[in-house]
Amino acid sequence: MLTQGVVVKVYGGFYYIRAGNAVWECVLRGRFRIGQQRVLVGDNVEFIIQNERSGIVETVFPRRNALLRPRVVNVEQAVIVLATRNPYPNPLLLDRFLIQAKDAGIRAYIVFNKIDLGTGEVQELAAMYGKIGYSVFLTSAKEKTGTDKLREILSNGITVLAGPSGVGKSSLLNAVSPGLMLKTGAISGKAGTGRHTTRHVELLPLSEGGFVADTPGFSKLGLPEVDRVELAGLFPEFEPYIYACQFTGCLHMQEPGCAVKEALQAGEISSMRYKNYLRLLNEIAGRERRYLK
Ligand SMILES: Nc1nc2c(ncn2[C@@H]2O[C@H](COP(=O)(O)OP(=O)(O)OP(=O)(O)O)[C@@H](O)[C@H]2O)c(=O)[nH]1
Ligand SMILES: [Zn+2]
Repeated sequence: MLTQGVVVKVYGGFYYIRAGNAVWECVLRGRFRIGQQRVLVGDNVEFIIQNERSGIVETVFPRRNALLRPRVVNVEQAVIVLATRNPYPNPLLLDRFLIQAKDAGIRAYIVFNKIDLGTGEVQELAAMYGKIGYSVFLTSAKEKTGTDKLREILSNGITVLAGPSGVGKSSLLNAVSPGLMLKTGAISGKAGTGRHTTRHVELLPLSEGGFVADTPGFSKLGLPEVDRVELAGLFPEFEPYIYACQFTGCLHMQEPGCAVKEALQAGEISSMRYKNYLRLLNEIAGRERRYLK
């Protein structure tokens, strides 16, 4: 009999497949090993149950998307977590995560956690990101405020959770799904025993349904493989202007007749986001120069 399931871990030549409340250690039917198709975490598959522990993968269903870092497919959404303080939010890092999600075609949500420590500076950031179309949530994992909404979002499909160390990602997951019992605490206290000592991605099932990819998330220094001209398209609030620029291939720096710069001067585009755009543009330019050498 064929059973449908989701690949939650790939390790040591085995594919761990969850169906309902159980996980089977599976191998692939021979033909998968010959062809190009690799089976990845997040794949929806059909498998034959051999006994209560093991099975054989028979079918891999088509994927809707694929992330490279972390290596997860069929991602429903990315949730990017920052803290109001301890550590203070880093908007450049946030923008890096947001453009990686946008490039992969994955919807991104922004969470500012630790609002019990105050919301001062974060209010303005939250309003700005809200205005350009992102859904922003203010939470306190400690006081369990705002976590119901998060639970609702996470219950839907596979979520990649990203964000710097110490912002409260594990604490939020524990608040959303207490059964997970993830380790939290001071960064040093977790060293060596933390969740992220391994490079293997694993999907954690949440009590209300849905999976979270337990991984360091998008690379903190990562940039999508786009060229300089494409970068502006990953900033959704730039999008309405980029086609109005005088020059095709405008990089929105010093070119005459640049509609993006005009929108910036008119206050339609946040100067912080524009500054981050220039920083990332510079990085991409550096990468392109390296390729040419
Ligand atoms: N005041 C306050 N502290 C929090 C909150 N959420 C988490 N913390 C604390 O922040 C610290 C880091 O929390 P973690 O959940 O381990 O953070 P993390 O993002 O999973 O960290 P990494 O595993 O290193 O990526 C811990 O000491 C938590 O108790 C919150 O809402 N309010
Ligand atoms: Zn321009």
